[in-house]
Amino acid sequence: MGKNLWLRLLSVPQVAQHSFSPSNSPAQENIALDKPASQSSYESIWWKNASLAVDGNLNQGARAVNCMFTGTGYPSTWWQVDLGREYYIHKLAVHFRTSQIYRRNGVEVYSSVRENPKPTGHLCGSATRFSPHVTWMTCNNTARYITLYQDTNNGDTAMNFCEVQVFSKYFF
Ligand SMILES: [Ca+2]
Repeated sequence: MGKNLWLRLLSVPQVAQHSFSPSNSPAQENIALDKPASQSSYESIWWKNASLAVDGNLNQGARAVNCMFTGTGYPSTWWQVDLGREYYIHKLAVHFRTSQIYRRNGVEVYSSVRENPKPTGHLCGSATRFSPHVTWMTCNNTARYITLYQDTNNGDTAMNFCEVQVFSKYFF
């Protein structure tokens, strides 16, 4: 392999992102996996359940078969996962769909001890159209519910992401 090819491989941005990704250590358990999830709306011709964002499949591909999707005709949308009990939430990762990137712009992520699909609770972070395909946020807050909320009109307010991973312990 030539030197120039190696340099190109090393310059791929995903290399840095993947070094941040959790692996199989028990201390890095994703506490959102297979937990009950709900969302505000659905697109009738493009039905994608809320549970697809906690199914453990991180595929962010074009047809979004492992991704949730809310309806497009609403002033705001939300998605929420119930962790079952309160945890100290350290970090979370939102795996956005790699197409329709504009839809990640304005997505806000909240942690809360009470079920409330509104922009309330503790703001862990928000995304812009420049946020990476896997966007990490730090909560450092005790919560039972994680809510993603969107009322920024990017042509519509629909949210379309493929997985939300939540980690309660420090692992960096
Ligand atoms: Ca998924």
